[in-house]
Amino acid sequence: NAEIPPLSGSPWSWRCEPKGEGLYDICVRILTPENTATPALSHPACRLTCGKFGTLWPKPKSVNLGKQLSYFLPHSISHTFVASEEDTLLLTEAFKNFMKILDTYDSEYLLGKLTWKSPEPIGYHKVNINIHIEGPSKSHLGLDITDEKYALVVTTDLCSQTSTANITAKTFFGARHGLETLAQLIDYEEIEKKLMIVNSADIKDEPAFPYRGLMLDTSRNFITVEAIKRTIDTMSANKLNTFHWHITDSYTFPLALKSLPKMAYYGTYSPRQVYLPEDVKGLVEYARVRGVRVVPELDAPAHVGFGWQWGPQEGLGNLTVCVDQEPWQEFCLQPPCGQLNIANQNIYTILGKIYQEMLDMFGPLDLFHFGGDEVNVHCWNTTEEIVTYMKSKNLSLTDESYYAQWSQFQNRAYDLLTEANGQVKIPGIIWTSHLTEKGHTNRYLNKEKYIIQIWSVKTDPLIKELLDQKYRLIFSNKDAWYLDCGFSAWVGEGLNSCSPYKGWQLVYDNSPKKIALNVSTEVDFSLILGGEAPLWTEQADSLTIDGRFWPRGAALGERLWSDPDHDWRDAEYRMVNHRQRLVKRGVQADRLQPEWCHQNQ
Ligand code: CP6
Repeated sequence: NAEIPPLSGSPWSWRCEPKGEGLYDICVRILTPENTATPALSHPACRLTCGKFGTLWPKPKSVNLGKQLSYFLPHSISHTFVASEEDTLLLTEAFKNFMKILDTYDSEYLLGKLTWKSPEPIGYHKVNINIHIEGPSKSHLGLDITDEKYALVVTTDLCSQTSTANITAKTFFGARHGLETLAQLIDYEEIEKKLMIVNSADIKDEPAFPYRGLMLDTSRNFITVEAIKRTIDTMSANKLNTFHWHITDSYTFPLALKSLPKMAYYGTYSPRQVYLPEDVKGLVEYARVRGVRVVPELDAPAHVGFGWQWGPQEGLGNLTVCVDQEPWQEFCLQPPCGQLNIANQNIYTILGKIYQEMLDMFGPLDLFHFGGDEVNVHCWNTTEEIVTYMKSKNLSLTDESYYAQWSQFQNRAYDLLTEANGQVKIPGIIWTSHLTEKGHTNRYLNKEKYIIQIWSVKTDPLIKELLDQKYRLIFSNKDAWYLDCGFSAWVGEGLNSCSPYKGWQLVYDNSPKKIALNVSTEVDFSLILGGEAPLWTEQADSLTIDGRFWPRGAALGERLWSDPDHDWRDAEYRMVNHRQRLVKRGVQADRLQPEWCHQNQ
């Protein structure tokens, strides 16, 4: 059991007990002299070392934690890096972020920095952090090639009063995860204002899935660069590694393009609600040093509208059709909708330019999202120009005939991206749609080119079909992982997609592996790349995304990193404490329970 120091100058003391055969010990705050238990958070010593996992989140693959702790001051941390030149630069940034986390615990240490000089004051330890990257430098994430594994060993020499943390990894990305885990072996004792680190730990850790994402829609409502950065910070705290940026949709096109300035001119809510190339480049680099890849989406051929209005005045004809037209209910699932005009070949020249600029801003990319969702063939089939075009090519006006056109659109889009990428092929991601329905997928989508992101419910038989046909998959089941409160579903589903609200428990228990095993007995698990929780922003903006994403995104993080066999109940204690950790780091994460419960679970 942890030795709990008495809390001087306070009427409180602590009683810590192991909770029987249970998973964790519990500390109760005692009010003397009445000895009345009152509501309180767990003592920080307990937060760090109680139970097998302390409050580590996501849960590492293998953990051995000692029960002893040491006090230390942030300015007596020293560090060494053994890594390539490029990895050393990345580590330097990651280490700065690690130190910033300690800052958030204690503003008084800054005072300490000025008054305490070496040697450390009695009772405080020196801390050494050594990071060793053993593999060849790999400075960008890639689906098959990036090794995110790490080992973290903490030891303490009581004679020299020194604690040492050694992190070893094959890549920067693994090492960065190790640093994040180390940050969670440090906590702050609020009353005596002391930072503490565990004296011993032996951790070996690696992710269950290579693709662990959040998606943010910046078209329904504009999201500030600052709010996106905050999201990426919190992703990295949860070992999520993919930020899927649904940048454009029918509503706005908030991306400034040098070669096509009219897209943003017509396509933003206001001149300030736009991402400049510098903003994008800055975000991509910000994400990289936090172990996160950015996957941009240009949704097409549906979900386009505002931003594309300038075709006629430039003599290029109508680029889109059905935008903001009545009855939009028939055309698509929400206003203003809109689809690209497949009768107009100029759309391909424009797409090529957009892809080129996106690659310049976001690249190098290892994945690109083509959207491809919710095309309604009735929109095309009720547009005179398109009907005439189909007839001129001797094409029938059946749904299948339009699906074939749509599939050709996807192939051309893929080729345009490849061309813009100097003929280097990267996998495209595409949402499930009519093209991925039974009997369609093999005909319409090449499995080498496309990874399929499933957003249908977890019982959808489609999941088995796609697995049987050997498509690579990303799971985003809307009945568990859609984090939005969107009215997009009013028309399509007769339901608001956040009613009933999806709690972190539902997010946690949604297991891609179990879903696959439920629909199929012989599953090739390597096809399941991972999962992603989308946040559509009809009813969210920069002020509210924190509460939508967190702590539910943390539940997703543990599902995809650790893929535990147990359900949310075994994670609740750590989750409640992890939520507090996120709040301390400045995240407006949603509250999970009354404070009273902290000592009673
Ligand atoms: N926007 C885009 C949306 C949705 C999709 N694509 C959506 C559909 C149904 C629900 C929620 C969101 N708003 N571009 C589907 C992938 Cl319930």
